[in-house]
Amino acid sequence: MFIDYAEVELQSGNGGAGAVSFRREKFVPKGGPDGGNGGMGGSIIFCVDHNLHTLQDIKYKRIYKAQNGKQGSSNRKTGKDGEDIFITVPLGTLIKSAKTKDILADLIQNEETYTATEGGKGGKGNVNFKSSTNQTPRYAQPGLPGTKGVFILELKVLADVGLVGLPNAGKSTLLSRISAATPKIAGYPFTTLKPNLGIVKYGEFQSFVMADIPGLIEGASTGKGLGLQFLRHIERTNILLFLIDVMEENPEKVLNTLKNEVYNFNKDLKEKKSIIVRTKTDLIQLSESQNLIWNSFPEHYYDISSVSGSGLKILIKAIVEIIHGT
Ligand SMILES: Nc1nc2c(ncn2[C@@H]2O[C@H](COP(=O)(O)OP(=O)(O)OP(=O)(O)O)[C@@H](O)[C@H]2O)c(=O)[nH]1
Ligand SMILES: [Mg+2]
Repeated sequence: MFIDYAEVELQSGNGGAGAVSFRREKFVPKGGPDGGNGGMGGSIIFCVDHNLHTLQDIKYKRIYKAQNGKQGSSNRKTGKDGEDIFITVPLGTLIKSAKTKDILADLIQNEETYTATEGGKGGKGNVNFKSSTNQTPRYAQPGLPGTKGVFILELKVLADVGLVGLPNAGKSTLLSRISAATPKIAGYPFTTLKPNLGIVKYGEFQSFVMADIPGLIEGASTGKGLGLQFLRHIERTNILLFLIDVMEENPEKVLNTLKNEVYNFNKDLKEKKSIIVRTKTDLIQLSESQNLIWNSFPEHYYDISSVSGSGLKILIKAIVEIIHGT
């Protein structure tokens, strides 16, 4: 399941109270103050783990409460801090305040953290309040309370590569062929209803993430079909792949439609690198007239067949070269 939204309630720990205490030693009738400080309450911290790809684990645990700090004690001993809670989230998680809907953090680097609710500070023990006028302070500070809040987590898929194409162009089939993802595939439009992610492995240990989104149709950027709500998933990919079915009667028009919809949605996407891919080339023998149409196609494209496997390695190589900037 692809979960891209979760809401959590967080409560950080209270600070521990400072201690009021006096030294007791043999032959020292009036020892000075020695009450230590309270410990700090535990904080709740979001932390990116690039191995995660959904907010699923978080969905099932809605309330998190961090430990309180312990009280200070005699002998200037500071109380133990409450333990922090780290909530791991996938790359590309946006953290918003549920109340104001303001974006508080946009976590886009592995191991990046955001402290959502900080633990309360511990109170100072009476050892801190000794002065020339007050040798025996009989008070200490209480700890400060922790904070509470409701947060919305939103995952904008951080895929390296986004697949863009009309319904039926062969997007899901390509993803299933070059990654372990198992998206639904069928010969009718709008088979894909939600984005699918797949990890494409290459070389010995390297990989990139590919996002398959529902097909776009003309008007998608203004809300037609299914495309619009998912276009945001490709907003942050490095590369867009425009997939065009080899059997299209007017592939140039199809490319223009796809580009229009994507760039209408967000004009900054124009700056992204893109690759044009002609799909289903195993069907090409069926129609020679199709070749004539493609001869006048204005841009360079890669040929693939997800059925025969031809062209897939070359396409992956081209993608990797762009990712590594070579
Ligand atoms: N012959 C042939 N058929 C293909 C190839 N790739 C996909 N198909 C077929 O084309 C149809 C559509 O494939 P999908 O991968 O579901 O297309 P899609 O672009 O994901 O479609 P939506 O999810 O509706 O946007 C299916 O019947 C596939 O079997 C190919 O390389 N060769
Ligand atoms: Mg699909």
